[in-house]
Amino acid sequence: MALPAGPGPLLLLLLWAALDAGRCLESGMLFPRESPSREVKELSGLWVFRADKSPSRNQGFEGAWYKKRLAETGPVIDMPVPASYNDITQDATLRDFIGWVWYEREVVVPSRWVADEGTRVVLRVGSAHYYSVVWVNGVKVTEHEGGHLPFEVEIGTFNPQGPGCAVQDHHRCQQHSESALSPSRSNPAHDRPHQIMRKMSFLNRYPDGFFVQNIYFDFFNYAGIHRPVLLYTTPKAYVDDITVVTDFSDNTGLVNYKVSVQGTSSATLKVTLIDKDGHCVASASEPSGLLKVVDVKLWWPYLMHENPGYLYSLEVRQHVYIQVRLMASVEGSTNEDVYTLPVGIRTVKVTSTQFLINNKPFYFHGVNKHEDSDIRGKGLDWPLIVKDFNLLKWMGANSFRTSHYPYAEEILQMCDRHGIVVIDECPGSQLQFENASLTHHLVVMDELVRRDKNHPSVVMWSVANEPAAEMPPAEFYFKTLITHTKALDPTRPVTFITDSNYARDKGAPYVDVICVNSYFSWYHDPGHLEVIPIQLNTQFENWYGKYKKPIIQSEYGADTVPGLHSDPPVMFTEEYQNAVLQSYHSVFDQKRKQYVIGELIWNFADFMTAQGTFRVVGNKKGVFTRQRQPKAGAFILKERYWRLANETGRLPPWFKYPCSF
Ligand code: BDP
Repeated sequence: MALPAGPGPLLLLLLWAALDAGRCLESGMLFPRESPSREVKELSGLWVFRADKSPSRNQGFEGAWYKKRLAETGPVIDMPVPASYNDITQDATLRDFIGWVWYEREVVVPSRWVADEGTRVVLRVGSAHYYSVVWVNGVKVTEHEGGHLPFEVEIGTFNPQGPGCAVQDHHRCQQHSESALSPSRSNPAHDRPHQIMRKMSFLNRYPDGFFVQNIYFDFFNYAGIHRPVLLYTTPKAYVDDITVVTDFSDNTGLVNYKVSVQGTSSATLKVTLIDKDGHCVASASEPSGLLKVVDVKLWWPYLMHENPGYLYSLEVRQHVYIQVRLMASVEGSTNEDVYTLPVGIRTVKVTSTQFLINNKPFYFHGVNKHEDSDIRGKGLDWPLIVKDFNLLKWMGANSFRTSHYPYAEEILQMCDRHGIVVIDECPGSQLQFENASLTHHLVVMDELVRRDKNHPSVVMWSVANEPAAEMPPAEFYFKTLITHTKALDPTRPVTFITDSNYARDKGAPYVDVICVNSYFSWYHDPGHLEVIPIQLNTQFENWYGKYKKPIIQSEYGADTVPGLHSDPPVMFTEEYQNAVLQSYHSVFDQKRKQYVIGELIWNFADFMTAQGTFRVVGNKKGVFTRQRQPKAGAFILKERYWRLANETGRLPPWFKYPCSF
């Protein structure tokens, strides 16, 4: 690659070196898209389902259920995909089930996919929580550990019987541990949902075989196939991965790209950048290079520009000339693969007091969310996604953090198009930072960066939420994890979310932005609203004073039962939530002129948790209910966020007042 002039492209050269060096995953994870050379078949809908409720939870493996139709092994039920299985039936034992569940789906595969030797057929699972094993026609094709991120496998060669191939997806939702008789937090892998405690029935306290799962995070551990399962095709020689890094200089946009191809060593490429009107604005024919865009339209966040979320399309066409020997003659044909990637051109930088997007100060006024709703749990649901985006835009939110795990790619695509800025969080909430989990944590970061590196909306990586950092390896763990993430992607800042001075001191030296959660007048000094100004001010001064890095208030809030009122305010009433928000806001207003660069309410909406004495049918810190109706706090935020947006002075007049969405 020729060395282009200017600082941006030089940075990129380093990125690719770093990508090559730092990356352990062998293939790309491009989102499956239809194109003239690719077909997609979605397997959403009703699947056949059976939970293995045997005492050992192992009957399915022992009886080789994958060798027959699931209905032949015992009683089965209908199960929608995508959805968590927990809230679909009236059965409390399925809601709280720990162990293996089996999903099965019979698929009619188009005969041309089977007949055409030049076609690859790939099975892709958007997310299945927590551990998955997949068989096709009784043959095991892959396994994957961890929810929230996709995995895929080429299945063409496992399809000898042609059309009518049966796909069984069998996944276990949680780690089953035979030996865990006593509590211990030595989880062998990152995000492995903790440990099963088998409780003895001595003293007549527990029934025979009783066991529970201990989790340390504050959301219901929904399980099942949470995101779409797809079959898609590519030619045998195909575009496997694309990496883009963007920059601009004056009016010229710079798109550094790298394409990797599999299945051939002799492909010719045509790379074309196309604007929204369908005009080609730049092109190239090398596997990596720099595209220059005259009069560039930058990607801007929502409320920072009258035309936010501008996306170009990067079309990659790959041709291979194939020779086929037919009896005495030799014939040739062209194999073409086409993949189109949406590209937003923007930059992100951090100074000691500011977060800059396209060199302009960006203040995060947004929310923390969960993938969570009635009945479908964590299952991807388009009506819910669109409703949530309408609510975000209604309240003037310009950003959210994917607390506490990566959200569906479909959601990030909405963020790209609407200009909603994202802090992308790795699964890993309330983890014990021990060496035992580090290896898997690094792999999960690899998977996350591989999946989300090209989204313009993703402006920062969060490697963990509120890790327990008391153990000696914590500092080594932080350093390794953050250094690894920066090597994977030197173009985005990295943070972790903390609520303790101890964890901050172990991790803050390595991060670009400090993110702090605090619940003054709630978990600390409950009921005493008057402590908020002094405690919040002290928090900010101490943390900035020590590290001189910009700070985001990454969580604050109060549980609020909708319709509960009290004046003067009492905890759990709508008035109390309002008062907490307003007290925090007055401190933010002083500090945002200095080094506070954002505020993210906990939480956008009420969400389900495990049952416990601290939770009344879930966590109620939402400013919307779980059904997405506003509490009084939503109107406080709406007033504030629109005021903050209008202060930037960059909005056109018609944006000055909240529009209806
Ligand atoms: C924070 C956690 C979040 C919890 C929240 C709360 O990061 O997961 O839901 O507390 O207790 O510390 O509401």
